[in-house]
Formats: sequence, structure tokens, C-alpha cells
Amino acid sequence: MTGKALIVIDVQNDFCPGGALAVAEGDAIVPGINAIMNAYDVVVLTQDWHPADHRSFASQHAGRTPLEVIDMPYGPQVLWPDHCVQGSAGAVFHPDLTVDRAHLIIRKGFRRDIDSYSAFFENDRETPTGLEGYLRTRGIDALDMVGLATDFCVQYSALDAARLGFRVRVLPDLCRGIDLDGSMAAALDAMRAAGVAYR
Ligand code: VGL
Ligand code: ZN
Repeated sequence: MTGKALIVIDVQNDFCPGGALAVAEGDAIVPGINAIMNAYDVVVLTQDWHPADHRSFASQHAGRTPLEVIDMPYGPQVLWPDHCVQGSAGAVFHPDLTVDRAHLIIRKGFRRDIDSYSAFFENDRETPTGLEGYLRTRGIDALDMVGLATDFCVQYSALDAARLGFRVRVLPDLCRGIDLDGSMAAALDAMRAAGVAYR
């Protein structure tokens, strides 16, 4: 069996204009995502879902401000403004996103001491979220990825999926990026090098 899944990354209020970690035009992708959902065998939504004291928040590190980078046991970590706190309005999906079509909503970043950009693994690149097993047991071998942010959660998800052997395509028109210190260009290079289609 060969099926195709749409993976919708973190289309949540906090990543849209007015949110705590707003991505420019983050909300502009919502109608286009809704419009293509019916073309897939499986639709998965991811939801960034942090405890209020998550260690990726600058507020949890004395003297640090958002967008500084610190060393964590699993590697460098960008410190973010508090965002997508479990149960908060900012963690809710954008109100116009069609959530009823989703078969699975996978939450990530819920462990205090480790961030999770990717839908497949936490930022140690080895603790699984379970999504790989779900997709394989649903007969999925090809993934289209859309959502926020291109250069963080979309990129990490795409790279992990390619490494796991899925056929991966990122749809640029249905993603928006943060672009921190050249992270957008670096993400596109890394995805191309990993065999991720970007079109
Ligand atoms: C994301 C930064 C922190 C994302 C999530 O969805 O790209 N970025 N948490
Ligand atoms: Zn986050």
C-alpha cells in the first residue's frame, strides 16, 4: 500500500500575527492548507504544546532574552518568548484552520527539559514522538509538509522524515519562516541536500 499524508505543522495562534512568537503572514497560509486537505489519505496536525516552565523559554533562564542561543545537554537551543503554553489561547489552532479533517493531532514539546521542533523526534534527534509508527501502520510513504515555521519546525520535520525514508515535499507557498540570522537560507540548503523537494 502506498499512501500520501499531509503534515500540517504548528498552525497555532501564537505563530500567527498577534501571537507570542508571530511569524510574518503566518495566517496567510490557512485558506490554502484547507483547500488541499481533501487530496490526502491521511491528514496530521502538529501542535506545539509546552508546559509554562519549559526550558526553551528565555523567561526560565536568569539574565537571558529571547533569540539568544544557549547550550543544552542535547545541543544549542534558541531561547524563545513564552509560547504555545498548554491550555492557553495561543496554543489553540488558528480559528480558520479546518481541524475536523485531521485524523491525528500530535503534540510535541511537552517535556520541560527538551524542545521538540520536529514532528518525529525531540531535539536530541532520538526520542520519538510516535508519528513514524503511525504513518507506517497507516501505509503512508509520501509526505507533503506545510505550516510554521519553515526554518524551524517544518525544516526539522522534513529532515527527519527524509532520514526515515519517506518521500518528502515541502510546499513553500503554504509555509512561512522566522528567518533568524540566515536560518531561512540554511534551511533551504539543508532540505535540498537531504533530498527534500521544495516546490
Ligand atoms: C517553533 C520555535 C519554537 C515552530 C516552535 O513551530 O517552528 N519554533 N517552537
Ligand atoms: Zn515551541
